[in-house]
Amino acid sequence: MQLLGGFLSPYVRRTAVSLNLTGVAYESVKVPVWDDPDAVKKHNPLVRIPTLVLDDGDVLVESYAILDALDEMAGDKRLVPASGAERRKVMKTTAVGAGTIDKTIWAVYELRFHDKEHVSRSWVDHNEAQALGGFGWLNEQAAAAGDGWLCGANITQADVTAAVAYSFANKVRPKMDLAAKFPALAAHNARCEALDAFKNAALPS
Ligand SMILES: N[C@@H](CCC(=O)N[C@@H](CS)C(=O)NCC(=O)O)C(=O)O
Repeated sequence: MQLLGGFLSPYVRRTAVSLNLTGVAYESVKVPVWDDPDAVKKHNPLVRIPTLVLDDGDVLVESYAILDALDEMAGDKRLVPASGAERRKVMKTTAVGAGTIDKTIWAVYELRFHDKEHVSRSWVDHNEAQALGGFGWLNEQAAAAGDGWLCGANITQADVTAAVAYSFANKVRPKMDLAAKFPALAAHNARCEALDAFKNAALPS
């Protein structure tokens, strides 16, 4: 299968890390979605990355739907528990992580796609405040987990998405000063980024 999209995209990166953790083989095809939208459009009507092209030609779009299908393929290596309270906790924590990604990106897009005089500072601040709210809550979960994973004994999608969100925000909005504000989450991030699954889908420098 082919994973379309570069690892600067946190949605692509959480998918790649999940593929690495579950041991599902894939080829990374780093199509530049902004510069070559047609390369994505022929597979995905939304022209968004990640897009996962399966070996049988079927195509999966949107990271949450791709990750859901991946869990089905992964069997006992799945990253979201199949049911019950454990599943709810992982889903909620993952949702907060994904929400911080959305909010960080919306702030970045506002700054990127408007001339300086047309940037809405209040919209940037609004989105960053929501991202910081999410990171604050994740920091509490990381502090409660100590040296462990966010949702129990094993690494889950909650850890993947939280760590990818943190690394991305740290890179694109260093002014958010995450390490100083959220030390437990910073330590959790360092543990995740030290794993081969993360290193093999490294954030571009
Ligand atoms: N909800 C989507 C978000 C995907 C997304 O926004 N990807 C960005 C890259 S980070 C993209 O493809 N942007 C191109 C565009 O919107 O034109 C997901 O979870 O996969």
